[in-house]
Amino acid sequence: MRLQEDNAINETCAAQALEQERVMDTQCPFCSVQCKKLVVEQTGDGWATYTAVPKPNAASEGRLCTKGMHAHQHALASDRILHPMAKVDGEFVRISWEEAHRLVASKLTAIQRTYGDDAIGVYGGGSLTNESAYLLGKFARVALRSRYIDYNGRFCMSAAASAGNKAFGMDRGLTNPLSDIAHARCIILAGTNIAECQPTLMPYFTQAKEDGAFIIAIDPRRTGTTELANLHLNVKPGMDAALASGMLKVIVEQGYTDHAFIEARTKGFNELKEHLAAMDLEQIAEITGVPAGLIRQAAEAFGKASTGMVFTARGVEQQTDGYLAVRNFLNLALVTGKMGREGSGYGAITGQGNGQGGREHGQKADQLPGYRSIDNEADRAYIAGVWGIDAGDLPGKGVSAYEMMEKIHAEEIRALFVMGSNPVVSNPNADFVEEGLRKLEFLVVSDMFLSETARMADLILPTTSYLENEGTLTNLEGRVLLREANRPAPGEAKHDWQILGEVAARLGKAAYFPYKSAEQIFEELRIASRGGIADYYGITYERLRREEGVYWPCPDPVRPGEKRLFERSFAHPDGKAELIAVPHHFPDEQVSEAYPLQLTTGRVLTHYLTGVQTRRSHSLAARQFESYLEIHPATAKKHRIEDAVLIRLESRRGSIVVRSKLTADIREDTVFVPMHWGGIQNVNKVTNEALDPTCKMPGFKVCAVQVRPLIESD
Ligand SMILES: Nc1nc2c(c(=O)[nH]1)N[C@H]1C(S)=C(S)[C@@H](COP(=O)(O)OP(=O)(O)OC[C@H]3O[C@@H](n4cnc5c(=O)[nH]c(N)nc54)[C@H](O)[C@@H]3O)O[C@H]1N2
Ligand SMILES: Nc1nc2c(c(=O)[nH]1)N[C@H]1C(S)=C(S)[C@@H](COP(=O)(O)OP(=O)(O)OC[C@H]3O[C@@H](n4cnc5c(=O)[nH]c(N)nc54)[C@H](O)[C@@H]3O)O[C@H]1N2
Ligand code: SF4
Ligand SMILES: [Mo]
Repeated sequence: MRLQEDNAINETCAAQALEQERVMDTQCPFCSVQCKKLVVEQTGDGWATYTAVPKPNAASEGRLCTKGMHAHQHALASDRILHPMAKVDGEFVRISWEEAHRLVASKLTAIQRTYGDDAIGVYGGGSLTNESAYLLGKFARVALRSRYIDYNGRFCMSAAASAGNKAFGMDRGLTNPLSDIAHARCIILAGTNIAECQPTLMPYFTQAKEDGAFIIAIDPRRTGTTELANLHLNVKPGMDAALASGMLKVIVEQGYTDHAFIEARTKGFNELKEHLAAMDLEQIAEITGVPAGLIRQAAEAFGKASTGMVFTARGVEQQTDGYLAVRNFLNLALVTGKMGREGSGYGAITGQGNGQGGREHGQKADQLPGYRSIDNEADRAYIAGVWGIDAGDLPGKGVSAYEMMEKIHAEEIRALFVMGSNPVVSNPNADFVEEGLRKLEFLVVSDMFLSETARMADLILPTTSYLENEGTLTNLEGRVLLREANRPAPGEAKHDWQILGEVAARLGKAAYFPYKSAEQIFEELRIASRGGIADYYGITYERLRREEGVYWPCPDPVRPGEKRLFERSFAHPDGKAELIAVPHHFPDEQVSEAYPLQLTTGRVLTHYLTGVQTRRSHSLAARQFESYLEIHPATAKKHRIEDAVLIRLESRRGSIVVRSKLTADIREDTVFVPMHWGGIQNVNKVTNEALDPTCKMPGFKVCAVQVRPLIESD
């Protein structure tokens, strides 16, 4: 009897608890895997708790990493910006949206009247949904009529994107679905730290290894990813292109090439072969720091394998020869015929949540939606038609992200509209960038938080987080996913696309921005991308809900998108892929007596990019609350640096203070600092602004530095 009563009480409590439970069906806002998850909200008398639960889906297969587990914490943080703010006498004051609109319209109009349309720059980001990214491009070209728009993906995706476009005629992060990894007999992981940066993908690689795949990792550091490899090539920073040449030389000379594939599906092999014949493997070993025996071993493993995949990420790409370095890894896949088959293909591991979609629909200086070119007359005419404007009124090509900062410094650009980026922390040569931003007559930032850049703004427009904003994002496989909204916007925050529409209306362009929902924008994007390389025409919200993701290109609403690219031909008009001879290249800045070490930069597991979001998550911030410098014990000894002491790291451009971390996981000639902190720990105060001449990627991964203890002991 008593037991029954207890049960009855328990059931009543459970029912009450259930009534007070709300499940948000969403996906992680951080990296390019875009793991689906549920955030369970439980509320009681004045309290609320939140728990993230992984949700099964094709990419993550129901896994979630620690960042995804805690991503609701920043969205729910108490310091979200809840209303527009204007800077008055150096202090932010709360204003209404009406005042914000009036201010932005009057400032932008006045600046354009005085200096011309191109005096305004627009700076976007790869966290924006496809809808907002598309609209930002339209906003710059139609509402502002400015040529100057670019985005943070320039620092992320541009080397691999330009290499894919030139070699294959098309750029999509992975040419194959993730499920192909298990079928690869040999895998090259070049400059990618999947263990920390896309942790939920690791089981694909462990599975492949268990099934007998040989894994080669190329990284100047020992990481969770290199630990998985059968062979770790501990390359000198910036020397990947030469290393790939060494592997190619062995492959060609030992006859591991696929002649039928080369003949039928590629161009340029003879030039490449001649170029490799003139190279010397011992010299390559010398300049890359990788012994010739290991280069041979890697080449043999990849050359002999029946299937194989090559992956690159920012270690190879964020270099002043990033474009050519990636091309050389594409050469490896092509000469061995490892493309367009199950278990054979290439992948640039994209970075941000919408790193892929963000690079397709017009945020880039030279690009129109659907991966169309702003320089191409037919592309211009098509997009002008979709937008209802005269093609002659479409501005021309602008400049890359860092070059925009140079134009700001030179006072050619007088106002900047930032949406979804923290450029003062993420650009190289950050002191110069900050100095430039201070010269602006008007800086507008749309963000959820007072980022380092937002703090410098004249006007802050509060935006919504991933829990509130509906839209599509495209993951690293080229799979378009719909993220539903789950909460109302907090305070007076608005979605990015609403902000853009309302500002455009104040600039007299309401007719071009009539949207009432994200879906309406997506409907226009479908048409704008139709017939382009990144064709989304066949994708609808209804389909995304039903099918849980659709690959692009998808020109047809009733047919599946293309999972695996280049099975029969490449995207160039003649169907062939292009091989290229890649000369040795040395990093722009060499070590010297004054700056004897090479600095490379990157990421840690628990933080995301400039840390604006993850530093606001108490669970994540607690795990790594300050930056640090990885240094080899032998090098540390030479520079009289002990473990866990504050040190000054200095380059020709600037200096920072970070704590030392002695570890034999790094080369003796190299030090490493993560990128997730601002202010005195902002590693980009030190990095080099030199750009790759083709894709304008900065060489974030190598510069020359000196280190010394902050407090010198005698
Ligand atoms: N935890 C976490 N995950 C993230 C992000 C994050 O900030 N934090 N950011 C997301 C984004 S936007 C991106 S772009 C991706 C980045 O993903 P990754 O590119 O994998 O990350 P990084 O740490 O920048 O660099 C990868 C590796 O390159 C190595 N490396 C440095 N210099 C060289 C070199 O000269 N040659 C070679 N071969 N390797 C080198 C570094 O030691 C590092 O281990 O991660 C995404 N995922
Ligand atoms: N030294 C060094 N520097 C690097 C790199 C490196 O490896 N080394 N990596 C580079 C790479 S790969 C990248 S991707 C860049 C990234 O550099 P940033 O673009 O500066 O990175 P985030 O920290 O993501 O900045 C995003 C800002 O937008 C806000 N935000 C997030 N979501 C939204 C949204 O939906 N709408 C709006 N309006 N705002 C939003 C966030 O709060 C944050 O303030 O950094 C680059 N810089
Ligand atoms: S950070 Fe990336 S791997 Fe981790 S949960 Fe989010 S999307 Fe998945
Ligand atoms: Mo990135």
